[in-house]
Amino acid sequence: MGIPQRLTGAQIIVESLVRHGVRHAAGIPGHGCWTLTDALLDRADEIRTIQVMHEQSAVHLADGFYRASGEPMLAFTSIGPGATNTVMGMATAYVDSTAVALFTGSPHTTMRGHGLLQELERRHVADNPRIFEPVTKEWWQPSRVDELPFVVHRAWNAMTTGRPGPVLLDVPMDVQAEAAEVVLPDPETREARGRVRPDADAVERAARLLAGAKRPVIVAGGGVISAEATTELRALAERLGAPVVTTWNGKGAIDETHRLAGQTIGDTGSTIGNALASSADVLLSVGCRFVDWSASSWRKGVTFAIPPTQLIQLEIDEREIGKNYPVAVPLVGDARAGLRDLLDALGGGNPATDYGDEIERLNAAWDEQIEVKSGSDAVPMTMARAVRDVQVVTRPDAIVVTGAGLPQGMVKQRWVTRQPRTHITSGGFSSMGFTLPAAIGAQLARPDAQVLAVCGDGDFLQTMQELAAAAMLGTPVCTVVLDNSGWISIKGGQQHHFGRTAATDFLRDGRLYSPDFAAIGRAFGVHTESAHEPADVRPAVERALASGGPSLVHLRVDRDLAVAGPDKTGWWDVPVPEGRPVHDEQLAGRAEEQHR
Ligand SMILES: Cc1ncc(C[n+]2csc(CCOP(=O)(O)OP(=O)(O)O)c2C)c(N)n1
Repeated sequence: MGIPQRLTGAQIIVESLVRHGVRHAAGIPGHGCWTLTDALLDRADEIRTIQVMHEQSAVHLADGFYRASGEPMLAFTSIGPGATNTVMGMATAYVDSTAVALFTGSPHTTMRGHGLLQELERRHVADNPRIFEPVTKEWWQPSRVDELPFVVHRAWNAMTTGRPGPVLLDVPMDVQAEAAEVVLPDPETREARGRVRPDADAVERAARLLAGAKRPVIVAGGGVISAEATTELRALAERLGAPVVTTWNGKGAIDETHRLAGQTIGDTGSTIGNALASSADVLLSVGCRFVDWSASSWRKGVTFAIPPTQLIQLEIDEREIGKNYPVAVPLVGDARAGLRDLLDALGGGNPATDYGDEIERLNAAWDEQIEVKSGSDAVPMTMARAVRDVQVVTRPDAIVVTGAGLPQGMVKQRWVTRQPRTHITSGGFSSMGFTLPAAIGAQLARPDAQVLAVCGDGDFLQTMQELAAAAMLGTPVCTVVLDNSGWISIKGGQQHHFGRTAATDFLRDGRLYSPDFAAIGRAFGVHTESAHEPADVRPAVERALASGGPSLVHLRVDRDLAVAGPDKTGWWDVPVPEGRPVHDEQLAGRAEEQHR
């Protein structure tokens, strides 16, 4: 047993965070969390308090920190508007299964329901947390200060075990301020150590199926990366001679220059990924959900054909098993433990596959295809060329962060990811505004890494105020704004599906409009570069990275829909009214979808 201490509620939280190894807390103070920020001041040697300019960014920052390091940190807000500002950040973290601890201030327990400043109370007293119900793994609203040691270790357990997810601590102001004699638990005695192993019989069956497969393919999702299972994944791929294809969040599960890398899958995936995954005889999926975007809206034969492909699904969350495709062998368990078990069950031996040089040929054809846009010297430059040239001057372990729109798909399709946790994207929620704050979080987690926030003008304009956070922190994040004067991914979809476009160009007096991004960078006091021709991109990014501080590189890119975005390689089903160009094609494709 530890020694009893007299601590306020906020001190209990802060001391517990220190014990859990938390080193950063990001947010905006207000009267709803005064006691917390005051308690953080006493432990400033252990936990650095970081100011952001919008609470959504605090959560994205913590999310980016977790994705880059596997370690959670704290996001905090005051009561009311500060708290509700975080909902989208929490949704992003929840959909992508990342661990974020959010603290929000809540009305005094003695005044709940009386209409306190910034209280939501017309349907239920102190009702803020119910807004968060669909976007948190678990939430607490303690009523007594002596509950808090328990609440914090429960929150840590919920957030980091099994399928990770964000948690909410909504702490009444009086509970933060009151003191009690408490014993803080040693986290070691409360954390769920160890990894869940799949059923041994199922592992044997899966291994037999894989050993006899002629065209095995491994689909790696974000679960491979969060479970730190990339070494085992590569070993299994090599043992089987099986190519590895990746989802959005799975990018980084295998070095994309490895001979067995089958690249990305889905609508803006690669031709190689879709060709391999759709022609597999046995598919092993690891930590992936088979969402529409990576499964081409489940249209048979585009990304997957299950059946006849037999699916072995290794997944920590049993709820995901069999959700989108029938399963030949379910493996409920941790990705690393499950892959190790499969390796053991397979034993030594050589691959029995008959791929020959097929993977090499598919890769070569894909390289040739993407070269058309990525190698273009045209001015205005293609976004593909810009992304390639940004990467050329970065180190192989540089972290790239994306949020939404064409840059997100372009980076998925064309950035060559070499290591886990170096491709960070809001894959499941595709959140505009994620990129810059998440990149600041990633940079805090990996101070020595080059971190590039690659965003569209629309994405950047949602959270560009965080250049102030980067400037104050001195984090050397390099923000690359790919400026095409509009929400051009949406425009492209409108043109394709509807034959005309609406409300997607940025116009002023009928002429294309972009704010002066270089002036914005300078106004925030960060190193700023502008480049509008392909030849100028590399030197601009080099100078920005060499500046040693936060920087902004403004790149003007082509908005012609024929070349603006990533190549369409799969299928995506969005409802289109009768009479529109692709209506009949949509109906025909829909008839082949398998989501029942
Ligand atoms: C918060 C949010 N609002 C709306 C959307 C829908 N949406 C997806 S991409 C996109 C446009 C992105 O524009 P930009 O960042 O400029 O990139 P572009 O596609 O123009 O290159 C929009 C509006 C979204 N994903 N997130």
